[in-house]
Amino acid sequence: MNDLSAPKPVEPNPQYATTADTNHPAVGVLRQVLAALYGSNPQFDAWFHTLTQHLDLLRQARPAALRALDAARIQDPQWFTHQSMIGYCAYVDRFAGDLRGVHDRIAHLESLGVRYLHLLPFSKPRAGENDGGFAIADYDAVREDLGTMADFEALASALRARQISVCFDFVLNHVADDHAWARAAQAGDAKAQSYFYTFDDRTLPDQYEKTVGQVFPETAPGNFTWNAAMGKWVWTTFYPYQWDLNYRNPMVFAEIAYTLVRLANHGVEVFRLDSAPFLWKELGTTCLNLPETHLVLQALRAVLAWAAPAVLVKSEAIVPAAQAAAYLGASRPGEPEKCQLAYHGALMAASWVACVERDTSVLRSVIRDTPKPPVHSSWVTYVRCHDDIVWSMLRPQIAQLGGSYEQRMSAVTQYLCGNHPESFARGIPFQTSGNPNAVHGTNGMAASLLGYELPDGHPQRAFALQRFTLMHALAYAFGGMPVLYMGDEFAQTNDYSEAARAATAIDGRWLHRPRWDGERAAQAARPGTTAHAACEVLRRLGRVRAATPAFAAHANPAQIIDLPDAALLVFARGPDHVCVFNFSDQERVFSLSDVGNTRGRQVTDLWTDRAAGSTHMLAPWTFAWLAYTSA
Ligand code: OTU
Repeated sequence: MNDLSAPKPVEPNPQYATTADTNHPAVGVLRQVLAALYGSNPQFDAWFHTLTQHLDLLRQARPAALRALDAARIQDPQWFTHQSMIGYCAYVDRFAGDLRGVHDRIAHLESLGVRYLHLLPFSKPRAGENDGGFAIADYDAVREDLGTMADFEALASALRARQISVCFDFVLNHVADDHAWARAAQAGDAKAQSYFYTFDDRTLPDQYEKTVGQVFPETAPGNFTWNAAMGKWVWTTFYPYQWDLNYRNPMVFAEIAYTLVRLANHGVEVFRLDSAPFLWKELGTTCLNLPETHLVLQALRAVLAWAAPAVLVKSEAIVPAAQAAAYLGASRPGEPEKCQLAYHGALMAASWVACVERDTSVLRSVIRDTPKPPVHSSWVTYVRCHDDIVWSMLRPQIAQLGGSYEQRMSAVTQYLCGNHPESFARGIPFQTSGNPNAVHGTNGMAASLLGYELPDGHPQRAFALQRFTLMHALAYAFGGMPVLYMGDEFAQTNDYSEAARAATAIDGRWLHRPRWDGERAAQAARPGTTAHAACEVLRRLGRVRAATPAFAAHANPAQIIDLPDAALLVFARGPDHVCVFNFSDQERVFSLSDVGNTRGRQVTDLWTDRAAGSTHMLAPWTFAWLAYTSA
């Protein structure tokens, strides 16, 4: 059994005994952070020496074009917070067939103003079930049918030439059970076993289970899996074939750090750090967001700051706003930096609640609880992604507002799943084991959740485009980099194909992972079609945003303005910009002087490009981006 209280001994590797340039300040930071994690190990100094020697070799191997990028980014560390930054997220195969196919989609991305492309995992996955690529068999190989590392390098540089930064999904919490480390562990290699959390019997697992939650309670209950080959239990937070890495072992940290820099040298500009909150485990805790998890991220950030300084890290922490913010930058001056980017999942989830309830109180509370991102960092905002909408992120808000989380959220999720006579949504519950009152996650494409599946003539069908626009307008104006989800630009609905039906029987999230719909994409060029309307909305949102410096991620964070009308969400972005969103089926009128200073100023709605009078009317499910300028 692993000794969980002490780090494993380390083995310096004499192969890398060269002299490294270790005077860089980031190396000092790295040492400080790693000493906090592993310093009690008597071999720490030797281990750290080997680590930096090896990293230095990788640093020296960095291609010239990427070194040039490093230099440019060091000059402009705020580049990704610019109001023109818009992201797009896609599966390589579903979007474009393979890595080479992505080249043919660049013009489409440009037409949406996209400057950041998050490709879901395309590394060589486990054979068989692989959680949509999130079970990695080999970090250094590309899934065979998608191409090769050379194809990725060519794509990354073609994208860079068009000012699109590629984001690589780095699955660092776990590897697949057929990754070389897990295979060696199963063959009885004790060193390989120490890369994982293994247990001879249920004593410790049972104790951990008392405080650790469940991500897939229905399809992968529990957090431990019996492995007969090893004769041990192994920690598996997600599916049984995804083995959690043991970051208490400094060798694991070193391997992951090397992998990170190797991948960076292929042209990755941003790493999405998948499942970041789960990296460290401690008995008696939820094993989420632990201080040591943050130390691991600070160390990885320092590794990149030294070896590949152009490269950003983005935390995938689907946790409440306050906890998600802790992954950004440095919380205190002088503290080592964490990620430059973090998902604002709570904002996304709360915007769905507002849609259902026609009440923005949860959304307002999330925004109030959102700390200002530290300098040189930014939120990622979004409407939908490849995962379910995770509701637990809103627990603190519902608690603050009073009332039962289960009751309120079960009403919301029932509505989103069409179990309400007036519901416009066609989602499907995730991981609730058929219990209609259980609250976990909700699946569905944005379009299906917003009313696009309703028959023509249904009163709510007429509002689908407005709701689609409203939800995206919030993600575009809040303050962060908005990331679009492939298919949403064409208002693609749920995938009801035979193949999807089979896949959703195993994992419901395949409902909203459709293939690029060529027919819809062609329609998008024809005015009057659904796809064209959605695409045009996103293009225009992007253009207006890009022309409005107040909407940059680093500019004035959204400040809630409380109007008594619960259906209205109002926030200011600095002294001259106010965003108003009408989350209701009725038109709403408000006075401009109630939301901003109108004295001697003219007000224009940047979205409609019309001057506003002293009162402003918002049609159902519409919004205004108001700019106050001196008359
Ligand atoms: C991430 O997600 C990925 O985005 C999922 O696609 C993977 O299945 C998972 O990791 C394992 O690699 O908890 O904070 O509720 O939101 O699994 C990390 C479903 C996660 C996802 C959840 C998630």
